[in-house]
Amino acid sequence: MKLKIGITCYPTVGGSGVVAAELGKMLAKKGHEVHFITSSIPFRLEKTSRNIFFHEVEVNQYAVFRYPPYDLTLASKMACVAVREKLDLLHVHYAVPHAVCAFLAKQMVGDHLKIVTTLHGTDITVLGYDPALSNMIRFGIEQSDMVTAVSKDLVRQTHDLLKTNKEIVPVYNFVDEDIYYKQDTGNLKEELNIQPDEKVIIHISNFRGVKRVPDVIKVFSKIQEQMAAKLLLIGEGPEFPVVMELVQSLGIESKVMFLGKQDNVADLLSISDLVLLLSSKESFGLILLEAASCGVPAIGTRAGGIPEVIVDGETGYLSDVGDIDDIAAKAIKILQYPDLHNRLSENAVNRARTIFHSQHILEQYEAIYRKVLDI
Ligand code: GMT
Repeated sequence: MKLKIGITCYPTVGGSGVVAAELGKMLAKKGHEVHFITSSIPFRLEKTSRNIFFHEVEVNQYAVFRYPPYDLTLASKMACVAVREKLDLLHVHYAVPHAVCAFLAKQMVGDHLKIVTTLHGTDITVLGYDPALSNMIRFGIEQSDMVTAVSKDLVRQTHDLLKTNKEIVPVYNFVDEDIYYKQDTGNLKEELNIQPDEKVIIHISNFRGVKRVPDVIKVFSKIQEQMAAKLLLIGEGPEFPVVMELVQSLGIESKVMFLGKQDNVADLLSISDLVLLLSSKESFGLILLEAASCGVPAIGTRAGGIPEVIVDGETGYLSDVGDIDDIAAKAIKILQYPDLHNRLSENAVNRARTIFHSQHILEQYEAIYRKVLDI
């Protein structure tokens, strides 16, 4: 049965925005009608199909308001779109404020409008610790008809932290296999001034403190003492100045390339030999799956959902947060032994194409929609 689905996410926020947009595109491809209700067009929604609609949440600034009322405007827009377009359900990404807004919309529209909430991590692992917000997050979760989380670890953390008995179903993230595969990148390496014998290590993040980008630099500094190598840093964020300074103080400026925000990371991953994600908190780590899908082995930390994405010794390696020596030793091993590299790379692609296959994940979401709608 074809459904009418409203999707709300933070359109510009990293992985969660990407996953919400990709899910919308896949649902539309399967014939469902998808209505994005967001503050701007989600940044991966460029390939629109005729089943995808976009409803912009425009927040007016009135002199009486000290802060623009985004949450109320969103709730009102959700209710308005739900009635006009006869939506079956709202699938919201992030409990706060989106699940709470969806609850308000449901109160306005009626109980037939169902709410599916997907937790991505930051709302739990960061905001969940804020006593001013935790009751509100729990409320948003408990008022949802069904709740999913992007890893088993996030399910566990949500239960532990918010002390809720609400059933939360783990549904892993996925990538578009037509974009994320090992591409023929022509002379991209040459264009980036990377020598044929240089190993390429890549890190992609929003440079927040939890991503521990200085650890990436410290690890790379040890790698480049042993072999010719370049580090590609993709993204921008608050830790950027600290990272720049560290690179300078270690004297490795000529080997570290700051490429800023990039839309197309599949080609950069395709020239990479190793991806590093050394976060202290990470509910999933979408970049690890994007890398795996392109055949890039990974080293990640034993934090949050990372051990569900990297299988230690099979698709890459796991290390404890901050254990620079261990991470560097494992990285050097992967980069030095081509047989090991090939094995990890093949396993990574296989895992990305099975457990995390987009069609498999899409079916899980569709089953959840049917369950809440009782069809
Ligand atoms: O990591 C961030 O700062 C961005 C955030 C987001 O909303 O995209 O990422 C969270 O959701 C991603 C998609 O589900 C996950 O891959 C990230 O692991 C998660 N980030 C954290 O848990 C810190």
